[in-house]
Amino acid sequence: MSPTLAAVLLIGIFVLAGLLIALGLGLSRRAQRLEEAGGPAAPTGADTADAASSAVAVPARPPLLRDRLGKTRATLSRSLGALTGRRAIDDDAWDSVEEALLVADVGVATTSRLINDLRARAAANRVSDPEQLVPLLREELVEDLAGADRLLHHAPDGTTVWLFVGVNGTGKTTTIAKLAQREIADGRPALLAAADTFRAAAADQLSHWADRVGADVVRGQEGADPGSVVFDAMNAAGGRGAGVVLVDTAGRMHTKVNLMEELKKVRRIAERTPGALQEVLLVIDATTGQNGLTQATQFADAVDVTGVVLTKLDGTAKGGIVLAIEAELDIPVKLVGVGESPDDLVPFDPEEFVAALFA
Ligand SMILES: Nc1nc2c(ncn2[C@@H]2O[C@H](COP(=O)(O)OP(=O)(O)OP(=O)(O)O)[C@@H](O)[C@H]2O)c(=O)[nH]1
Ligand SMILES: [Mg+2]
Repeated sequence: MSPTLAAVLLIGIFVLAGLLIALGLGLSRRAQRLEEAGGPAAPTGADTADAASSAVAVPARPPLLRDRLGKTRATLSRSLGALTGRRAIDDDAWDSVEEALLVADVGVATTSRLINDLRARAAANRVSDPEQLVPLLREELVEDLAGADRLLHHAPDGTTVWLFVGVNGTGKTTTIAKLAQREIADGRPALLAAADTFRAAAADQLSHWADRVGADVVRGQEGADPGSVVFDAMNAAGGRGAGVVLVDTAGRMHTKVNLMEELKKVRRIAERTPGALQEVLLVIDATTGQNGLTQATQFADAVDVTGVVLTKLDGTAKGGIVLAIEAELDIPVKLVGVGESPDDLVPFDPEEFVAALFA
């Protein structure tokens, strides 16, 4: 064999080997990405509920907050990034921390309290490097959120009722479907009460979800008294062996006095069975930011809210609202919604939440 031919062959072998290695690396990265994303993407969107198939959805692995809080994390890290390379903890450094919290919608009052606490913490730890403020802020936020009762409670015996309230479009119906799926997976039958009798389409939407997640549903006529639907659902619950009745109510502006009165009545009917009403969950859309605080105050006054479900955290940079809600209203955030599919509901865990903000 001529030396030229041998050289060409050798180069050919190297090129082929290089191609095979590159192909192998590409495939293993793709596999890793799929694994991190929890497998091939599930269908999403409210439309998927309408197109509900007869097959009951099987709960997948719950999503990781870290994967869904990208927008709030990016906002925080943009402002906190200004601390890098600074020589001292001066006014500009404190301004960067303050800006990070305000842009993430922590709110003015809670931000200024957190900054004061962080100043004290930095002094106590004799911190002089501005970058060290970031781990201290993480500690501060986790401590600020610690200690709340974030459980969803069940009646010790008999039927449990959870009532869902909130302004229009915040995600009440979707959250009910997500929770029903979770309860069923935990071995507790779920009965959905379509007490949103304002629009016929609302009961249809709930029925589609019920089919999809394998729950029962009780509905009334369009325009019927929502309280009567709750009454019927609670009566039916015993007979059908339902463990948890999840009551869907019509979205309403917190400023509409007559609608808030109607909600009080629904609550009173649920309370007729002593011990049944265990949770009144206010569903707040995180993308509305500080406006959520005003809503929460009004709903809390009307129906004595036991917890908040903060939805749409996946699509907003305003995740800091969690801190404002807890600090200013003293209502625990119990769950967060991070997408439109039945698996996209995560119990709120302060450590995981704060870690996701700084990951
Ligand atoms: N991205 C995202 N979308 C959500 C989430 N929760 C609900 N949605 C979407 O928000 C929209 C409204 O959800 P619904 O569950 O119908 O809201 P609702 O509060 O019942 O609305 P009304 O009954 O009209 O008051 C739908 O398109 C949902 O798919 C969430 O956590 N993340
Ligand atoms: Mg609804």
